[in-house]
Amino acid sequence: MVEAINVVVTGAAGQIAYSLLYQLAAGSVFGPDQPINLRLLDIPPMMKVLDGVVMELEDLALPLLRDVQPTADPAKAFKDVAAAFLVGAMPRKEGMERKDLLAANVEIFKVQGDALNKYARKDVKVLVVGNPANTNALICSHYAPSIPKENFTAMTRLDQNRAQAALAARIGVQVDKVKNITIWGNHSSTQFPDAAHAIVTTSTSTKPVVAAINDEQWLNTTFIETIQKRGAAVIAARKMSSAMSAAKAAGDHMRDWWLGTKPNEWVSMGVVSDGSYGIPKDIVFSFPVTVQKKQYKIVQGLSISDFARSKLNVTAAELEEERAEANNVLKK
Ligand code: NAX
Repeated sequence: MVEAINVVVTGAAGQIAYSLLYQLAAGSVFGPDQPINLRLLDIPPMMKVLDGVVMELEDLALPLLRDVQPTADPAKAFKDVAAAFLVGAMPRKEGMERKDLLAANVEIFKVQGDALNKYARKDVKVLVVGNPANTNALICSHYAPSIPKENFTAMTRLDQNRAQAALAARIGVQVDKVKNITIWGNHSSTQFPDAAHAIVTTSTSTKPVVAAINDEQWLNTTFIETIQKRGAAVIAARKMSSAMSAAKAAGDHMRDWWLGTKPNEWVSMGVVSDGSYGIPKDIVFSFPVTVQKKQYKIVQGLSISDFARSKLNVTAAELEEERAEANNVLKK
């Protein structure tokens, strides 16, 4: 009998969680043999909504889902968790400056980092989805010094999935035929979706995506901008931000971290920079990674063109600015 693991989802009454919880309960993230106990954290005014989510979880009638606990208390939510999806965050309201948004979120992720530090398992795997995801992950890790920094990651998998879909559509192949796209940097409009090392596999050949597309101008302009602005395009059309695709990406990220990446394939994750590729240390930066035995490694040795270097510099500078702003808030 496999013992159930505790998994926390914050922002559990929100729209991303609504799609994510089904995937967790169905076994598509931690595997079909791993039972889970869900800890659902949201803020006090959302407890009634959360009761409805709990009823629906019961009504899924899924055997892997064991105990479900809704709560507004981080001490209860983070108790002995093996995996944490930090989805809840303060949304940007009209007229709010980026700085104000960062300030509100620094407070939330400080509290949650502290709760992880006190109550979670020391090998907990933390995925931050709530924006600004990279800097929130950095703050969270800072307030959880008893947990290794490597255990804190930020989600850029949605950007990777968007890029993969866009390239496959352009080439005219099924989406899973394209792999090894890299998202570098911040989950923001400065991110750099990079197809330079991506490959496309057909029944007869494997070739670089760059050769299959054969249009450098498109790759260096339209492609990059489309991915950078895809979130805004979804909001403009749906009047709400990406949720189904964001939840799927969160599941993909955690599944690959938990169960490992496929041979010869890498995925992108925001991780604490170790200085690879000349990126400043101690910012949460999205890198290409492979995962084995629940440990990720940054893929080394990829060639970086001058064009790519200029893009990496822009997104790294933005993350350094966010870190400085977050530190200012914390000093007050
Ligand atoms: P919703 O507004 O639907 O849900 C957020 C939930 O978080 C709400 O129920 C709210 O009460 C709760 N919450 C707020 N503060 C909390 C706290 N201190 N503790 C626990 N819960 C708290 O937003 P949703 O669409 O689910 O998006 C959630 C976050 O994901 C947002 O920050 C959003 O910007 C971010 N996203 C990140 C993406 C990424 O790729 N990294 C993509 C999708 C999404 O935009």
